[in-house]
Amino acid sequence: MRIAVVGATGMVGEVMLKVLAERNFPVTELIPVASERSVGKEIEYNGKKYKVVSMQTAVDMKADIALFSAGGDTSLEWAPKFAAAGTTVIDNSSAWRMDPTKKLIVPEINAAELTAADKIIANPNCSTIQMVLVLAPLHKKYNIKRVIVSTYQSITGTGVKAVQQLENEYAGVQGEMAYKYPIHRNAIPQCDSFEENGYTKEEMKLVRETKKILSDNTIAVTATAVRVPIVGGHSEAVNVEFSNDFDVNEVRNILHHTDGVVVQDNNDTFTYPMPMYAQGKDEVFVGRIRRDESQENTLNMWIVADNLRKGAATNTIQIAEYLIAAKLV
Ligand code: A2P
Ligand code: 11C
Repeated sequence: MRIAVVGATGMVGEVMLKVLAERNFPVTELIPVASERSVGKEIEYNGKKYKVVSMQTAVDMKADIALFSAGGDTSLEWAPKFAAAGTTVIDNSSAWRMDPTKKLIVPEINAAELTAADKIIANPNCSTIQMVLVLAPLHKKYNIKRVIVSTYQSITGTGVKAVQQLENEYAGVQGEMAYKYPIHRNAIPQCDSFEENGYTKEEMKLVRETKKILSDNTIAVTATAVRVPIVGGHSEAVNVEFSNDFDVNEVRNILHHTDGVVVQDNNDTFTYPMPMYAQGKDEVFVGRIRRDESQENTLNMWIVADNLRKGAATNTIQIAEYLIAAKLV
């Protein structure tokens, strides 16, 4: 497969290169792509050096698959050009996710929706992916009525600039700010910009993308998304109300048998997921599984994943692996 990585110099792009190599993805030619300012720059893949090319050069090279992580505007402009050249685009940005003509895919849940006609495929938002992977099997079994989610999101979700801001604050150095406020010793209740309804875009992604991925518009979701000075992954406190009652041990057992999910849940041994330990891993970790005693048929959970891995690079590459296995590219 001839693979273009668009945004190869960015935070997610770098992890994509790492994950492609780790999984022995069948790359016959790697085409790293970034903005004009990075053209000619060398990046490393599997021990070899490659030169970054421009977007137009990459379109003309007609790769089989392009993995995009270069922001929404870049994707809106360029994904259709790659697609017109015959390249299948898997896009990490929010540009196409809610477009009714595009599929929004978490492979373990809905890869079977994909066909060879899908030339631009959307990868969901990181905080959505880790939540729906856990919710999907529970929805099937108990039918979800409503989800209340509060997030504790890693600064790596904002990109290189945010990591730099935290490092500058640790070192007591003045520098460019990725956020409106200091993030060291802080929690900022704003991820992404605000929408007219008073929620942030990040919060509304959790609402809208969950319904689309689970193919169920009746699921009510409400979210509060918070940025915390953490690099390893996003954490989420998730409260789920079902139509049907459940047994907590059965819930654990269902999740234990869910692909891509690891249950870490033992109070006696103080076992629960934490971003420090999720970092660098491809799985979604779930723990603190307990009944909400304030309301019928309601469950509380704590879900953690590396937002750059399953939340972004790994999920994108799993979609590409599915396309190859199903002979859709
Ligand atoms: P560049 O390094 O040339 O700016 P992050 O979100 O971690 O900051 O990374 C963003 C990625 O998207 C980088 O690889 C960046 O390339 C790339 N990028 C940003 N703007 C464009 C653009 N207009 N065209 C192509 N790539 C872009
Ligand atoms: C964050 N979820 O952590 C974001 C990053 O829609 O793909 C990715 C934004 C997106 O802020």
